[in-house]
Amino acid sequence: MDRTFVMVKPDGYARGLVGRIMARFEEKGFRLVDAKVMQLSREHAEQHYEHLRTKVFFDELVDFIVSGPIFAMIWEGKDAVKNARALIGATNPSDALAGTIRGDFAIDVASNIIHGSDSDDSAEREIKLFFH
Ligand code: RTP
Repeated sequence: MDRTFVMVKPDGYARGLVGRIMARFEEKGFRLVDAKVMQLSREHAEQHYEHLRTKVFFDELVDFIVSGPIFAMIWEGKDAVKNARALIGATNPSDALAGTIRGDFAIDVASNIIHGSDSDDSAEREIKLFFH
């Protein structure tokens, strides 16, 4: 069965959205494999966002992701990466459709409340980074 990594970012955690977000994954048909609250170190955050190191917003992104607790999850289900990204919605909440998590709960790309792996390779890498 396919697995994906999903993280509620510090803004989503601080706003008390973890329960509602988990409910959406369960309603969709995903099965929860593992989950935990974590405070990321700078080093961990930089490793997670390694592919964005050259972007102008990289430092701001790392500052944000270490600014408070995150909630890390592994979800299992058919086409897990694709189905999770469909639930999550477009990266920029301005483009995210109503009914998606970002469409319903976020308004700004810099604080878009949730992350989901974008490929099977990323899912494997991120599950290792957060859960092993
Ligand atoms: P994520 O990794 O968080 O699921 O997001 P994504 O694949 O949809 O987008 P990605 O390109 O990997 O970007 C990672 C996160 O960087 C933030 N971002 N900020 N200030 C900006 O212009 C900007 N652009 C992207 C977003 O929070 C995005 O989720």
